[in-house]
Amino acid sequence: MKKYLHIMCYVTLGFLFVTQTVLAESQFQEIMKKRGLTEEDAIAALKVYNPSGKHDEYYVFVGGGQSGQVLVYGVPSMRPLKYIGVFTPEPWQGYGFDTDSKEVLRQGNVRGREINWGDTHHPALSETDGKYDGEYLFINDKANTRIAVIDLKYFETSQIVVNPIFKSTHGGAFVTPNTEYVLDTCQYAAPLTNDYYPIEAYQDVYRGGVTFWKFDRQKGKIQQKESFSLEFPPYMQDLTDLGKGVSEGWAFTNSINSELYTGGIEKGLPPFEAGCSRNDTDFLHIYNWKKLAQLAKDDKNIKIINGHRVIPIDVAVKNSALFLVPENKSPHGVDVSPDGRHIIVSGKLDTHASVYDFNKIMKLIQNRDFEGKDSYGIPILDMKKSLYGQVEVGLGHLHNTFGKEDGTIYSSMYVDSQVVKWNYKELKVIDKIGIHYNVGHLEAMEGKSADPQGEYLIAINKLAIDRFLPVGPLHPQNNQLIDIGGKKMKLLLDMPIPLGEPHQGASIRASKIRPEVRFIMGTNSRTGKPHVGKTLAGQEKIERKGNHVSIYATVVRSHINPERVTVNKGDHVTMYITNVERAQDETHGFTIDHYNVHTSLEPGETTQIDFVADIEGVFPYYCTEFCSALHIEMMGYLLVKDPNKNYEWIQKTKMQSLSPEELQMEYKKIRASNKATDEVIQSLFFFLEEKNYTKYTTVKNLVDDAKDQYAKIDLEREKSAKAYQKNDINNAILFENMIWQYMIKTADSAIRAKDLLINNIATPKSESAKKGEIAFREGGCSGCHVIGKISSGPDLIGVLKRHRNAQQWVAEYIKDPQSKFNEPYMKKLIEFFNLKMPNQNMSDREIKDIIEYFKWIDENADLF
Ligand code: RUQ
Ligand code: CUA
Repeated sequence: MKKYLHIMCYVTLGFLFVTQTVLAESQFQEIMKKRGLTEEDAIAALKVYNPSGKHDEYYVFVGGGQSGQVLVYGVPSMRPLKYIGVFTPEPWQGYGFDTDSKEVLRQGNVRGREINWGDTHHPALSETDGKYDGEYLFINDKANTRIAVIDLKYFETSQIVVNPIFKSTHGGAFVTPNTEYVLDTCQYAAPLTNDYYPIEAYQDVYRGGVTFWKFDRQKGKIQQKESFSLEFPPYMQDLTDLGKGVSEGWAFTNSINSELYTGGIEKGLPPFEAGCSRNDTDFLHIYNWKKLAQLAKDDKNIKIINGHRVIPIDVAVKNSALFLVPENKSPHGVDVSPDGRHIIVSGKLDTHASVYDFNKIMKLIQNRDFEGKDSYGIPILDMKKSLYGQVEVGLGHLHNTFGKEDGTIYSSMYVDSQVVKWNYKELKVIDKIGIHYNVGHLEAMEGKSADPQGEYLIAINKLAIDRFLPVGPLHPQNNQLIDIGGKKMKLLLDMPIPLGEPHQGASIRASKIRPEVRFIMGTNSRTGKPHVGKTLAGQEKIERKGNHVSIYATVVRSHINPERVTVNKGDHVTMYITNVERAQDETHGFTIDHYNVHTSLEPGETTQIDFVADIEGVFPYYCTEFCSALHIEMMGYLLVKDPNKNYEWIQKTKMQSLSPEELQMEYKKIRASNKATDEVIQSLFFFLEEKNYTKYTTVKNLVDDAKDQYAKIDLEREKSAKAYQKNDINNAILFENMIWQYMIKTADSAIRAKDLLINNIATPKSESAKKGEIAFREGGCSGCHVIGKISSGPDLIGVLKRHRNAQQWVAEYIKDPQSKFNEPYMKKLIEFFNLKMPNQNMSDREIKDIIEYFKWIDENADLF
């Protein structure tokens, strides 16, 4: 018998499964047809789709190009997560609109000039042993020679440094394998001092070079005093990469102008582009940063330029720390393989990629086997003797990134609009895929670290042309996601980027990033330290010293304390604001109209704004994030008066006031309503305690938040009682109102906690019951029926026990309510609720599912 049952079960289950699959399949076909999708498209969609709440596997950080920001998105879904304000003010985050973040932004002033944009190119993640550790991100600004530090605990910019000697940098940011230094290489050569020299002085005075920014990981800051630069000839250095593994300690930088050409198109001379590509080869610079860092410590090895330590070319040469090797003309990317032995140089104007062998280079250096010297005295190695080999990859080779399997590399072909997969050890091409269009950088997951993950690759394209809906002549950028997990590369998804041209991307496994969700109370997010203006609830105050007014304020759902600030025209106003919330995502914003200030206050954060109250009048201030049901009410007034003026104003409007009896009535009413609400809250708390809510972290967080809100009621009760004693009924009513506000906030979180808890501890719903719940909600049933409560219709717990043959009865009733209206029990109900259930036109399938849902409710009746 048992066995028979078993078989029966399998047969039924199998049948169900088959019907479901067939159903799903026909639905798939229908959607594909309707949307004009091929089977391959549908597979691509399945590979990238994340249902609501599912997280991505990787973070990708891409330079925001001319927006001066960094864009963060997830892979494989390509959903954008954040724009981090870096070199450009970013209003949402208050970046550049509050005093603390302005201090960071203004660190980026160049020679006294405020600069409010940046051309961000290459993000670099901090490394430990050549692998990404998820702590910091660095990004360069090509136009204004700056490097920024982003703390990945907060995803905020915490520092900007300006290059003291270069007038243009491109080859940054690149980090040493343990993030001791962040490298930034000069691009367009210029005098290292800030003086004028005619272009004829190019060979003698103009210089390139590389800056080594010393990074202090503990402090999370670049130490400018301990940083130094190495001088290069004016060959116009381009990109850089650092050795790792066998080549750790060395760095490689290529260049584009071995011709030392200086342009002059306006004088009838050939333009830069012709002059710079006349020679067959340019120079790859090879230098020993570990040795240079030692040399830079000794004053006799350096000269000071603009207060910065610079190692001259001859000192580096004398100490065997700088060499050159020819590379195919006008190259672009240079990339060191994950094990550090191979150095791949992209030949922009040559169809060949060159693979250099670090071991061969070292041997030549050890044997002092040089082909000669350049005009600056730097030893030149023989190109052939340094090469491991060359491979014909295609036209317009710009960048490289590494795959998971040994020897795999992916290269971008700008002119061919292709990504080429090849093997740099076996020197052969494996696969090619077309890109839309003109691809620049490439990023395979962690593909520039010592630990590439393969799986996905992002092609960061230069042109989008026809890929998206047209939005005028300026097209969005296009980042394309490619599946590299299989034998052949497959294009999965396009992502339009609407805010500037990203150059490089840096990706990292999501598990390696551990951001905070709140600040320790009173933190200055830009320094990570307690803010001088930290203010807790109850400590709010306004202080005046001469004409400087300091306001210590707090924000919490849903008020700003203080709510009225009166100052004199011309006063300097400093406002410290603390968000005293602990609840996740309870951010408030703050602005004062017409004063061009704005700040974002994440839970626990304190920020500062400063301004001179130089315009007279009345200026509402308010919270700019929709933080709660009473967000609109979260406001106050800045009143700026001119001390030299007499303001004449006579009160004309009399507020209608209530009679003492009416006041008493209103007071009683609100007290009763508070009592009723409190009972609901107590029952919620009781339920949560009884079901051991502390076992579930997210539930516990919500309950903590609810209790936080509830704890604020005592003080308001006291105030209300005091006012009542003084017979100030009006204010007593307002304080009671405040109690009610806190109760609503408490209930809000507690109800969410209860729902979540129920989901955690209830027996799991069957597929059918799940669908039934959806049908119940979306079909309109929940408009009148609330489970566990009598609302405008009866509670449905136990509905399957109330009738004979109840399942059938309920099914018939949903299908055709009218048919039951004459049953005596129903007559009574209709009378009681003064309502008749309408026919919601449910299908038989939906009715079946709803009954399954009711069964689940009955099983878990004690939870409602
Ligand atoms: S560069 S598109 Cu500025 Cu990175 Cu090669
Ligand atoms: Cu706080 Cu809106």
